[in-house]
Amino acid sequence: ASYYEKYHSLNDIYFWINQTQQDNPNIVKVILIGSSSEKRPLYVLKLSRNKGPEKKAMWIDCGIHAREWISPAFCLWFVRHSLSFYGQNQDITHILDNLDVYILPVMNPDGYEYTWTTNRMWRKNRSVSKSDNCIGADLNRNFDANWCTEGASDDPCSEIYCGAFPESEPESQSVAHFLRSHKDSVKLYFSIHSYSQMLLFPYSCTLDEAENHNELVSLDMAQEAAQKIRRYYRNIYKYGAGGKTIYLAPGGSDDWVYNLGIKYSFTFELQDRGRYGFLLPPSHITQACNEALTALKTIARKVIEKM
Ligand code: 0X9
Ligand code: ZN
Repeated sequence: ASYYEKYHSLNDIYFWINQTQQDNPNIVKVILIGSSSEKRPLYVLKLSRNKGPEKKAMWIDCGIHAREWISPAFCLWFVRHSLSFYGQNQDITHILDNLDVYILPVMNPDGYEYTWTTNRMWRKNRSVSKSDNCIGADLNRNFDANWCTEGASDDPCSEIYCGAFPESEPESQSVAHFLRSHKDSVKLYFSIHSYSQMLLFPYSCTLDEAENHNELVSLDMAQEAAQKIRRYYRNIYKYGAGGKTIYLAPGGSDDWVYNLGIKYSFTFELQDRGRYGFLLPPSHITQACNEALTALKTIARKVIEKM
């Protein structure tokens, strides 16, 4: 199996980030956007095909939840695909000709490291709250979108603990800060999770429909993406607004980004549907990543058309 068909430790991923930049100095920039609560760096890769005026951009983050190992694997997969197939594959060429791409391979490095060393099923970050002996907040409940209402918990021991206040966690704060300062250029947002095979869009923090709901579901976007996965990979993905498709879950990055004005905002839940769950074997990485790549490309193409 190649490097990209395996899971990698956090140190390996840091090494890979550095190596990828050094091997592709004209295309790849590494941006330090902040650090985790245990002071690990949060690096974003910026892929930019040509200089000249700033282009519009797309953002992809992976590894919000520590145990969802297929997610960082997808971010690495996407970067490899972009660097290897630009000029050969039509879809990725079209994307990189029209958009700069920001990729955050591991939003929750402390939690990810912890799943490698201590507890494979850890979800949250590793921040220490003052009052309690429980550790960690759920970074996908810590953004400022109906923060800590139904679907999140104010109990620090809960798996869906929302944190002390919106953006209380350095990881979510760093991402929010970066996106706030790039909100005019970033047109398209993806957050990669597992598992359950779903293509979700706002809202998850309320059952209300997003203002462009019909555009997001339509044949153009989520629906077409799911159909392509079905056609090419014979695998079923559900799609829809998060709140109605899975559950109410406030404080998520996708809803916050949407309210910031980035109207094409998606959360992908990759393979599988529960057989292996978070423990998806490495032999499934190729198909899981190709499915997500197909969906991402389908949606990106539509957004570029509308720009
Ligand atoms: O609950 C979540 O944060 C995500 N599911 S997961 O099993 N990966 O934890 C779904 C996120 C959907 N979007 C929002 N809740 N905003
Ligand atoms: Zn998740």
